[in-house]
Amino acid sequence: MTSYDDLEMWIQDMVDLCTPDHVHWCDGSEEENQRFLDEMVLNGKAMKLNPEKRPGSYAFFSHPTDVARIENRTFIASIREEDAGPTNQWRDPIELKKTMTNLYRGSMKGRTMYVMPFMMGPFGSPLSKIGIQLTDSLYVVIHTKIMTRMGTKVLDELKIKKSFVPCLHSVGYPLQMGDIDPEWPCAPLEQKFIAHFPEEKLIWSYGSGYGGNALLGKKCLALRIASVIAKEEHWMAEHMLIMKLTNPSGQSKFILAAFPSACGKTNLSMLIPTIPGWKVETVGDDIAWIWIKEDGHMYAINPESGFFGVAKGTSFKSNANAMLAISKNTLFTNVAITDDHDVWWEGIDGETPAHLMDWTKKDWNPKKTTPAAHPNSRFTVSTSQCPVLAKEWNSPEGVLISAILVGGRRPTTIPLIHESFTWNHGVFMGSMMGSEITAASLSDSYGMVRRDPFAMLPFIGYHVGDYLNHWLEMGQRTDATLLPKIFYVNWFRKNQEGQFLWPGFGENSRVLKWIFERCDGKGKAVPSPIGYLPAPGAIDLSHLEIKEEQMKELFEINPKEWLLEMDGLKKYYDTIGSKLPDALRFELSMLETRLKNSH
Ligand code: TSX
Ligand code: MN
Repeated sequence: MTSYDDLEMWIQDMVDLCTPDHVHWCDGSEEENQRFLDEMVLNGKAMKLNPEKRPGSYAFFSHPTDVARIENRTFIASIREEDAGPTNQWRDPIELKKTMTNLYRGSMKGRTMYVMPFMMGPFGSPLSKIGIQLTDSLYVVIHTKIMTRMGTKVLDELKIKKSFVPCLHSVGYPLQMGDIDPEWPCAPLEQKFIAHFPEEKLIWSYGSGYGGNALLGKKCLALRIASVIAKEEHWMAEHMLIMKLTNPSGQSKFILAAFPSACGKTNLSMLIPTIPGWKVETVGDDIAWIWIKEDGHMYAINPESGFFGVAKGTSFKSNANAMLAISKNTLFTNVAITDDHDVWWEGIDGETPAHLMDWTKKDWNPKKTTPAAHPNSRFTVSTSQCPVLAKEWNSPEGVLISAILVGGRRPTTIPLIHESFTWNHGVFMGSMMGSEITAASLSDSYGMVRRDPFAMLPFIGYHVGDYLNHWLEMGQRTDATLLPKIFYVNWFRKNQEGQFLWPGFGENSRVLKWIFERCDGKGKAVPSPIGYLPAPGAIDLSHLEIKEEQMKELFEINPKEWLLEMDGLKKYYDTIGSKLPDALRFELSMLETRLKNSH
C-alpha cells in the first residue's frame, strides 16, 4: 500500500472487521509508554520489578501454550504454490484470507485496537521500510516501542517513502460483556496463523501474542516479507549480526555473521576480546539488510532498534555487555522471579536461590525437576543500552562490510575456521550450514545435520532455490575484489571424549583477528581441499593455554568425513529440487574432486 489515504481506508476496513471498542493511534512517546506499563501492572498483566535492583523493568508471563515461534502455523500464501518452495508451508491466499477473515470477525470486541506506525531501519536510509501494525495487545505495543522506531514521526516519513507494509495482529480472544480478561489471552493452536502474502506485501497474524508471532516488524516483515522485496529490488534481508571490529592501531572493519539458533549470535555481537588492543562493538545482533552502493561495496543496516534475546544462559561469563544492557529499562518474559523481585534464569551468575517464583508463577526450589525460567525466556531492551554500541549503528548510509561469517554447531568434520576461494564457494558454504540434531530420542538421526542455509530456513519468504540463486546473483552485481570475503567458523568442534576443543567466547577474538588481517591482505593462509586455512602460526595464540594437539584436531580435514558430508549435502540438495542453482552442484562436485585427489 502506498499512501496515507490507503492507510486510513485499510484501518477502517480492519476496524469494521475486528470491531474493537476503541482505536488508539500510538504516538510512540515515553509518556504513552509509561501509561501503558502502568495500565498493564494495574490489570495484572505485568509485574513491576524491584526499582532498586532493576529500575524501569517489568516481567511478563505468557500462557504455557504460547511460548515460542510456531513454525507449523507459519504460512507463505503466494499465488503460486511453487513460489513458496519445499521449505515453507504454502496456503492459497484466497482460501487463507477467507479462513482468517472469519477468525478476525469481531476478534477485538471488548478491546482496543492500537495503531502502530513503525520504521525498520534508520530514518533517512534508502533501505528503511515502514510498517503499520494494528494489534489488540499492549504487550506487543510496548515491545514494538523498543524493537522498532515507533510513533508519529513515521507518519511524516510515509509522505516521503509513499509505501508501507500493513501488519494485522490479534491475540484472538474477544471479550463478551462480563468476561474476565486472562493474564495472557491467546487462541488455541489450530486457530493460530502467522500468514504472509508476498505479492501484496501483507502480514496477518492471529492467535499468538509471543515474540516473532506477534512483533510483526521482526521476523515477519524484516525477514520474510523483506526477503521477497529484497530479491525484487536486488538487495538482501538476512538473519545476521553486524559487528564492528577495531584493531590496536584503531582501524575498523564491519563483519556480518549468520548462525542458526543456540550458537551465540548475540554473544558474538557484543564479545569482549581477550587479546589486548582489540575491540568489538555492536551494530546489530539478529537482522541485516544489505545492499551494493555505487562504489561497488556492500553496506548493511540493522533494521531493528532493540535486542529480543534469549535470557537462559546469559551471564557475565557468556555476555557481560548484555548483562549490563539489561540492568534497567528492560522487559522480561517467562523468566523466574527472586524473593526480592529481581529476575533469575538457569545459567545466570551466582548461586541458585533457595526459593523462586518460576515462569508459571509457582513456588520453585532447587529440588524441582522443572526449570525455573522457560528455556525460551527473553529480555527486550533498547540497543541504546548496549555498552559497546558502535557509533555508526544508526547511520542511514549503513556500514561497509568486509567479511561474512557463516557457521553452526558441528562437533565433527568442520574446522575452527576456513575461508572460501570465491564468492560462489562462499555461497556454497552458506548452503551447507547447519547444526547437529540434538534430540536425544531420535537415535537414528544421531550425527545428522539440520541444514539451515544462511540460518534463513524459517525466514525465507519464497523458494529456497531462488534464494540461493539470489545470493549468487548478488555476487555478479559488482567487481569480485570488492565483495566481502566469506568464512565458515565452528566454535563447537569436540574431541573423541566429547569435550569442546576451542575455548570460545572472548577467545574467538583470535579468530576475528585473522579474519581482519585476511581482509587487509596481510593474514597468511594455505589452500586446502575445502578452502583456505590459517597458515601455521597465523592465528594469535599468545597467552592462551591450548595444546598443539588440540589445535591440530581443530583444523584436521578428514577427507572421509568430508565425503560423507557431501553425500548428506547431495541428499539435501535433492530436496530443493530443480530450482537449486547449477553453480552450487558445480561447487559440490569441485570440492568432491579436490577431496578425492587429496587422499
Ligand atoms: O556463545 C557462545 N560462543 C560465542 C561467543 C562469543 N557459546 C554459547 C552457545 C550457546 C548460546 C559457546 N559455547 C561458544 C562460543 O564461542 N563456545 C561454546 C562451547 C564451550 C562451552 C564451554 C567451554 C568451552 C566451550 N568451557 C568452559 O565452560 C570452561
Ligand atoms: Mn534470530
